[in-house]
Amino acid sequence: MSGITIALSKGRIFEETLPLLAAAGITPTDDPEKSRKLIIGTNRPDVQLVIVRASDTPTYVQYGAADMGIAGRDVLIEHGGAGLYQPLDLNIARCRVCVAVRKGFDYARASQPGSRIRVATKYTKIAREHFASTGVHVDLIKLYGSMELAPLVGLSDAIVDLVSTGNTLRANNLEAVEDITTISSRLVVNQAALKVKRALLQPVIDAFAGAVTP
Ligand code: PRT
Ligand code: MG
Repeated sequence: MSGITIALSKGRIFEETLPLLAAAGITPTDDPEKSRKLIIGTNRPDVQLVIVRASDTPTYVQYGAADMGIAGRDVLIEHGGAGLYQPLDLNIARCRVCVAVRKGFDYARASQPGSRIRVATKYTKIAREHFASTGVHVDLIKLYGSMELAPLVGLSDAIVDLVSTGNTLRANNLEAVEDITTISSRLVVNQAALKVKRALLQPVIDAFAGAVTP
């Protein structure tokens, strides 16, 4: 495409990106929650949106299938960031990455340096680096969702997961026992596209920068 392609996931990132797109003069012509279309047009003939899984956004941008995209820092850490220029923290879709356990589980005892615990998570890189830094030996169990279930059925002692309101933990009799890092979403741009299509991309980057709420 001679115009630009922006990769977004539906749900919170799409919704929180709408005001930023508006600031760049971009209005989508379909709602991804209602439409089954994966390629969505906009009011601008030179701008299209592609709807991808949140964890796939960096991959589409890395390979240039999308020129830019918006992805959580959680996803970017796990991806590694190769080939991506990350000019802006957009301060949207904020949350934190936590260690959580069943209420009443003696985490202080289980996490003493040198001890060994079983941790279920989608965020294996974040978890591995965290427990390496605290000196806890960890058996990581990779999951793709619903991490909250794992400690309840004895799959793991702990989980590493995103928490925003804490309602999901509370509803499942779990509690956060350690904060690992805070997360927000970032604009990612394909490095080659930025050179070739700078005339189209830079104004969008600048408009997003001007619309970020601190
Ligand atoms: O849903 P899907 O499996 O397709 O992918 P995803 O869950 O990675 O995508 P999506 O769209 O749900 O999240 C996209 C991005 O939003 C994530 O990569 C984060 O950067 C960011 N974000 C912000 C969150 C949350 N807040 C959040 N609370 N992503 C997920 N959650 C989940 C969390 O995993 C937990 O299950 O919501 C639940 C907890 O929420 P509270 O409010 O009950 O604490
Ligand atoms: Mg989700």
